[in-house]
Amino acid sequence: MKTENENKNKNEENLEDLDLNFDNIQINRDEHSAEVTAVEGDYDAGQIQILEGLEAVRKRPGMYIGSTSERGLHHLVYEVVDNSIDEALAGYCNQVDVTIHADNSITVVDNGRGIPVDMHESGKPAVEVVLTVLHAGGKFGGDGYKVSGGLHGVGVSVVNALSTTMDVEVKRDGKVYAISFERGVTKDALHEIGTSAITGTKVHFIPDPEIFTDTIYKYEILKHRLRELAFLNQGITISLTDERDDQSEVFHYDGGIRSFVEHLNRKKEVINADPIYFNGIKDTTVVEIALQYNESYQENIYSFVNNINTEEGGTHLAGFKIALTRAANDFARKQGVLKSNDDNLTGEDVREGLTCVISLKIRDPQFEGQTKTKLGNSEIRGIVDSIVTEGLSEYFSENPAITRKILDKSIMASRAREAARKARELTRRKNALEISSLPGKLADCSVKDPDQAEIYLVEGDSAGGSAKQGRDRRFQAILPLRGKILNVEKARLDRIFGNAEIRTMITAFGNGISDEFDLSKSRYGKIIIMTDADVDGAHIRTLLLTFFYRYMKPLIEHGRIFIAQPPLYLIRKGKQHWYTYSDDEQAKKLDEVGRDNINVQRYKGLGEMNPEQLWETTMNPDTRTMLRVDMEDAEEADELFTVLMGDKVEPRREFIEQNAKLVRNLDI
Ligand code: 0RA
Repeated sequence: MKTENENKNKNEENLEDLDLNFDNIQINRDEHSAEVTAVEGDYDAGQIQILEGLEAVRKRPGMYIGSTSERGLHHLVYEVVDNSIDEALAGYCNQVDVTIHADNSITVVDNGRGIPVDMHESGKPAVEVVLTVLHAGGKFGGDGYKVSGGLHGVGVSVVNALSTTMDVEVKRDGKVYAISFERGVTKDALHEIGTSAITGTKVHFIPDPEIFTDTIYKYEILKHRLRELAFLNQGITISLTDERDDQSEVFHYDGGIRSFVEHLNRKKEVINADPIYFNGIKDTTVVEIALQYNESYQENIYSFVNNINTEEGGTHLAGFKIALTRAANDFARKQGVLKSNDDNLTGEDVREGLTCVISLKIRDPQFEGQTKTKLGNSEIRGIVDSIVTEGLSEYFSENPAITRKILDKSIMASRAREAARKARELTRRKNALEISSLPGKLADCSVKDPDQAEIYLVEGDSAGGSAKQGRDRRFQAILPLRGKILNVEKARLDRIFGNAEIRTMITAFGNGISDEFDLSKSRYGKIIIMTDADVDGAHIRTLLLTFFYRYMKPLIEHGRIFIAQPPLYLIRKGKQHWYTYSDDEQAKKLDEVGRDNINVQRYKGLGEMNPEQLWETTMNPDTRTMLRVDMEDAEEADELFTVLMGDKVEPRREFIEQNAKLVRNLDI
């Protein structure tokens, strides 16, 4: 940014050149170069600098706001709001109102001090400088805690440059001032339009369709960030109004980040009803932490520095983690929850089920990392460590009962971790031992070529018996599954590996699981789920699919999982018989066959079919129909599984009823 400093000096030397003549200035629009040619007469270096700056922004908008798609479009709003939040951080603003207008333009109103309007040394009102010069905002604002200095933190002038129109009103010193711009160029110089007893700033802008691929604002996206800002800045009121469909919400949280963790845990069963909260100030660094454990096994830590989400973590997060692990172990030893020869709890153990928000306000944040969201300031690690250590040990000693619950959970996590390690080793060893270690219940096939071999997972022992007798033992293996398998979404690894049916499947398939999954080790090319055509059958099928999805995803990705389609009805008439596979098909067939002298059998389960019938209807490759489980969009599927296999019962029921959505018809 060398050029910027040079230009600043030029700017100062040309204080007298207030008379601007745009016609005299040519901007070289070629690549990067911002060469300027003065054509006769006076020109104002400050003005040139502004145009150069705006040109650069319009030429390479991505460099300033990250992207010109949806993200960048919404970023414009954040850039303006961040300035209002900075006013709030400085103690002068507690209300920000954001409106999406019918034409997808945006208005942001705040009750801060108002952008200064006094004459700047360049001869222009400060507000015009703030809105037309890159990074000018800081020059006027002093050095408080700034959101607007962070991440992109490019300043409102960038929003101005990327808007077809920007209109700004400032209430300050008892007056109301207005100024307006087109694509960053001043159109109406600052002028008074009235009087006002209050202060504040109103910014209206229309994103430039020449710049943005998409100029439609999404309410939900703005809502997410504005609500987050309201959580992070206790007491501030932020409203969002959408004039396109008349929706409006107000975000205001007296609880601050305590409310934030409650919000994050709103669908979870919590362990400590009131979030643990503490804060501290060291020199100019303000640290706030809220945490609340829930019954899940997930760890959810969000860290922010000056309201910027530090997704890559950094020294503040490291300080927190070290202190939490140490404080938990210290207290567990002191209380005798951990005995002298017990191992220490690991960081992962003590963070199981933890939802936490860490929020820091820092004078001079250093952002590092791939996405510049990793806090680098080394002094922060120790500051956060000591604040957390003090805060937690105080909480632990004042709330021994809740602390005991948290520690019990951590200890369970450590036991589960140990058990999972042992179980993992066990399944690994079993794989290595080949046929001799194959589970006893498995009736294996004789071919060893996985391209030919298939395995039927059959619900129940009696259907398993029929399948064993009815199969073609050359290439069809049968594995009867007893009862319901575990819901893996809700279980820790140790229980998953501890489950006999799951261990059996892992051993039989030969692939291993998770990170160690190896498709080339498949013992069967097709894995066929054969369950009853009722709700229980669908449930078992769902549980199996969840397990495969979570731990053997490549099987689904490579189309190796199938669902057998047993018939629902058998119609007999004289020596003839027909099987039908749905109620529709059954009705059709009965029109066709005629209802006289017929005998109809409805199959309630696979067990009602004899081995020959099972072969003929469901297992014979020449006559059977199967559905291939096909996850075209793994991400969508992941979401589906998370929602549906999670704690809520109702959506799960719906899923089971509509299970066919996951599978696509395939005739084999
Ligand atoms: C520069 C300096 C000061 C405030 C602002 C800019 C400011 C910018 C925006 C943008 C939207 N709302 C805003 N509010 C304030 C400091 C003002 C002072 O020292 O009085």
